[in-house]
Amino acid sequence: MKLVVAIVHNCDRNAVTEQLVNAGFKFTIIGSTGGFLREGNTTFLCGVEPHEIEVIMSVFRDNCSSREQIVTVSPMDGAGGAFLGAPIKVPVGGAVVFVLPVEGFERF
Ligand code: 2BA
Repeated sequence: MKLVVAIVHNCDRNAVTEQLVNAGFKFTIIGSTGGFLREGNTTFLCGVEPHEIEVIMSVFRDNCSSREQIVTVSPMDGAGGAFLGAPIKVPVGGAVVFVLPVEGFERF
């Protein structure tokens, strides 16, 4: 078994949820916060069989779009005073997906 950990933009949360349910996946949704933008995003935890990896990847690929967000950097962010107050564009997502090996799985 593999554990898929996927961080997605909140805008894509409902579409991803619907598609995962339709495809028969079992999963947990966690409200999370991006460390850089410090805005809410959504983390999906999905236990899947290895042969299901490509299907679940296609759900994230097809339903999570990349966006650009404007962020104003302050010296407290550690980016240097030269950019004080200067808005910069950062690309966000579509989805950031990790696939982890699972040593054990039980349901009691
Ligand atoms: P945030 O940490 O809020 O990051 C939002 C976007 O800001 C990132 O998009 C990236 O384009 C940019 N960014 C992040 N850290 C940066 C830095 N130190 N300097 C300059 N730009 C930076 P994504 O890469 O698509 O990431 C979207 C969200 O996925 C992240 O939100 C974070 O919650 C999560 N994430 C991304 N990479 C991760 C990783 N290696 N480990 C854990 N979570 C990760």
